Parts: sequence; C-alpha cells; structure tokens
Amino acid sequence: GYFDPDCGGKQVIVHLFEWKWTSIAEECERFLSAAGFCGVQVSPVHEHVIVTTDAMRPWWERYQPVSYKLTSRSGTEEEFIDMVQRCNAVGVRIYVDAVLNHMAGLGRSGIGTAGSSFDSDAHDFPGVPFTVADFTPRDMCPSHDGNVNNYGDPNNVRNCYLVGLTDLYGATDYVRQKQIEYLNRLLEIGVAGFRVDAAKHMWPADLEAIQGGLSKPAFFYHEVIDRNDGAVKVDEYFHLGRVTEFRYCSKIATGIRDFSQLGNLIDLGWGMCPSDKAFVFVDNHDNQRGHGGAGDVITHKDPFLYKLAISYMLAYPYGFTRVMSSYFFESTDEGPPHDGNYNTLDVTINPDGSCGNGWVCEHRWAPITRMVAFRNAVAGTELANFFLEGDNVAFSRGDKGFFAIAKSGSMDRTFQTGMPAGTYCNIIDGCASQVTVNGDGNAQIRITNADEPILAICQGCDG
Ligand code: ARE
Ligand code: CA
Repeated sequence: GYFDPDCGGKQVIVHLFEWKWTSIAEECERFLSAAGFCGVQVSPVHEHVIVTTDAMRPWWERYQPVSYKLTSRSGTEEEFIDMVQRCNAVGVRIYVDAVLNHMAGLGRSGIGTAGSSFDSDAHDFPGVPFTVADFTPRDMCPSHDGNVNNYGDPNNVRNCYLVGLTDLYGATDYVRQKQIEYLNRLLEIGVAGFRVDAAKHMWPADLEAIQGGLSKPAFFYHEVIDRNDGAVKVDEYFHLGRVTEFRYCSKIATGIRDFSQLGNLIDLGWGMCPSDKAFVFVDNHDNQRGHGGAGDVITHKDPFLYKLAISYMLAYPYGFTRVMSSYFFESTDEGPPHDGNYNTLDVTINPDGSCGNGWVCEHRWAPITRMVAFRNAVAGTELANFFLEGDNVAFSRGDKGFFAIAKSGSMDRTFQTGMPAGTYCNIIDGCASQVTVNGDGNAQIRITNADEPILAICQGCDG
C-alpha cells in the first residue's frame, strides 16, 4: 500500500532535481541500478507556467501547474514514458512530485509548456479543464488578503492561497476526479509512487479520497513541514503514507557540526515521526537555497560535512531516506544549467565519474554511493554498540554492518563490531583499507583520511 516503495527492498531514493527525462533514463541504466538505488524522485511532470518576468525561467515555475498534460521543461510525454520504462527495466522506480494543492499563481496567464492557455486571475485552466467553481471559495479562507499567513490556523493554512497560488477546492468530486485521473495515468505508465507537494495545505480527507480512488498500489510521501511551529502536525497524515521529517534536517546538521549533539538525533518526545512514518533527507531542493523554512542545513556547498551527514543518515536506522542531487547555483531563483534558449543541458559524465555541464551529482560522490549499498545490506537490523566520544562516533547494525566516523581525520581503537569473524573491505575507500574482525566480534578500527574519514564494513557489500 502507501508505505511500499515497491523496489525490491532497496532503501534509498535520489532526487534528480530538474534533470531531463532523457538524462534520467541514461542514469538509471549507466549508474543507479548497479549502485542499488530504489528509485528516482523526478521534478513535477505536469504542464507548468513559463516564467520570464519576475525571474528568468526559475526552477520554481514547475510548481505552478497549467494542466495535467505530461509535457514539461524536463521533456515530452513520449520521453517521460520512455524513461519510466527504461528505469523500470533495470529495477529503478520513478516517484513523481505531484502538485495537487493548487494551479498557477495569481497574476499569471498565457501559454504553458504543453501549449495550453490559462488565466489564473479568471481561474480558468482549459487544459484540465478547471474553472472558478473548482477553486476554494474566498469566504472559506480567514486571511485578510486571501493568502496563507497564519500557520496557527489550519483553515488559513489549507483554504487560503499559498504564496498566491490558486488553491484548488479539493472537497469537490470534480477536482478529486481530475486528480485521480492524472495519478492513475502516471501509474499506468509505470510510476511507483508520489511525493505530494504542499500536502500540509491540503485536507487529509481530500487526500484520502484521491488516494482511495487509485487503480494500482502506490508509495506516498507527503510534504508536511512540521518544525513544532504551527497547528498542522505530521501525525494527521500518518494513515496516508510517510511524511517528510524536516526536524531531521536541523538535527543532523547540528549533530554533524557538533558531535556532542549527535546522540540527540531523534527526539520522539519532541514530536518527531516514528521511524516507520518518517521520510528523511539532509537537505532538499527548497532548504538548500533558502526556500521552505530553510534553517541551518548542510548542503553540497560544504562537501566535507555533507559527506559525513549523508553517510551518517544512511548508516543510521531511522526513516526512509532520500539523497539530493543538485546543480550549481548562485541565486535562489536560478533554474537548471541551460543553453541560450533556456533548454536544460544534458548531464555529461567526466572520465572520473563526476558530472559536467553544471550538475553536482552528489549521488555519485564515492562515500554517498557506497553508503547506499551499506543501507541496503543492513536493512531491518537494530542499532547496537553505539559509541560517541569527542569527534569519534561508531555503531553496529545487527551482525550485518559496522560504521564509524573520525571527524578529526584519524582514529585507531578497538570496537565491538557485532559482526562474524572475517576480513572486510572498508567500502568507503573502495577496499584500500580493510578490517579484521576477531572471533569475539572485536576489531581494530583505523581511519586515516582527512577528506573522507569514514569507515563502513558490511556483509554482502562488494567493496
Ligand atoms: C513563486 C514565487 C512567489 C510567488 C509565487 C506565485 O517565489 O513570490 O508569489 O511563485 O506566483 C516553490 C517556491 C516558491 C514559488 C512556488 C511556485 O519555493 O518560491 O513561489 O514554487 O512557483 C511552505 C509550504 C511548503 C512549500 C514551502 C516553499 O508549507 O509546502 O513553503 N514547499 C513546496 C515545494 C516548493 C514549492 C511549493 C511547495 C509550492 O517544495 O518548492 O514552492 O508548490 C514555515 C512553515 C512551512 C512553510 C515555510 C516557508 O517553515 O512551517 O509550512 O513552507 O515556513 O514559508
Ligand atoms: Ca489548499
């Protein structure tokens, strides 16, 4: 049901933010399948506005739907279908970012990426079609200007316009039906599930009706930003799938910056989701660039800390994990790497396996890729032998794996690994260093690496 990503037990989704469908198809075949990724979160697939006024083709134009036709900045419907089929064929699933709360923002009109006309102020979206009756009546929104401006009031959060985006009236059968048709079409194409954008701004009952109308099982994770700062809590969505746990972004950043805080990573008393409901990540496409209640997150711009943070997230048994894959940017609005006509560039691969053309490809950074294999190998095991002292942290995962970080760059001490006797590769350095586990499970753990002071050994990992 809603909790099954349907990817053969694999544990990590990568968000290939703003990638074209043709590039994703190639990445599934040339990299993601062998690396053990469960699947890809893709940018919104529906027709969207083309913004050239308040910013030049910003990334966020894709969060303003014009219709549910499948031609977007990432490519055509044909290219989308080809990508889904090719990724599925190599065991990598596709999760679509579904924008259901709203259509385009007030003040916008013209033609969308699939050629449909629209006029937001008139609430007219003939490409669906949606007309004024399909949008939340003004008198249901308690805010003075019609926009979301009071996170302490669920009626304000859910019935008003989020940053001026025309709010769909999800209680109506017609809106629900159109959205069910849209998601069913994607499931027929072979999509495995959905990130629900701005789920916090939708009534759980409306989501329940949509999800209940689907013709195939689908994985769901709902974007609900709950940082103990408002009336809408993640708990309201637990029956509908996993829920984004944004407190985790702050917690892991604090802990990786100051190891003395790592022991407090998960605080259920603080309202954090139970592990089987949490969807976690170190940063996302919003908070890496100051959107979405940013906070003090660690991003690719700080590679040393970022590798430690992602590795720790993937080693630690909490939540379902997503890895971010970005493009380089200077300004918060800046869209993906593009040519002179704002066509998104291909993701090229350099001889050393890194990406070119302005793509960061964090998911290809060696420690990150290899920790995906670790998380798959240790899935379902308990955390044990937790050790935290100064700048050193270590723990085991059942008898399947052992993980350690020496933030200072070096470590040399004995640990109980919980693992069977044997010699194991440190998968982080590609087996350049090895660990010998004795019959009693103890092993001498040595780390000497200033840039990537991480050690991970596991049963069934190739190294
Ligand atoms: C753009 C322009 C606006 C303009 C609007 C309409 O920036 O100036 O008014 O268009 O024309 C993204 C961008 C927005 C962009 C929007 C539409 O971030 O800047 O607006 O696309 O193009 C809240 C929501 C949460 C949301 C974040 C951003 O609760 O759902 O804000 N995140 C998702 C996506 C975003 C996307 C949208 C939703 C909209 O991930 O990428 O917006 O589809 C506290 C609260 C949070 C709140 C946060 C920030 O932390 O607890 O709930 O998050 O503050 O306000
Ligand atoms: Ca709403």
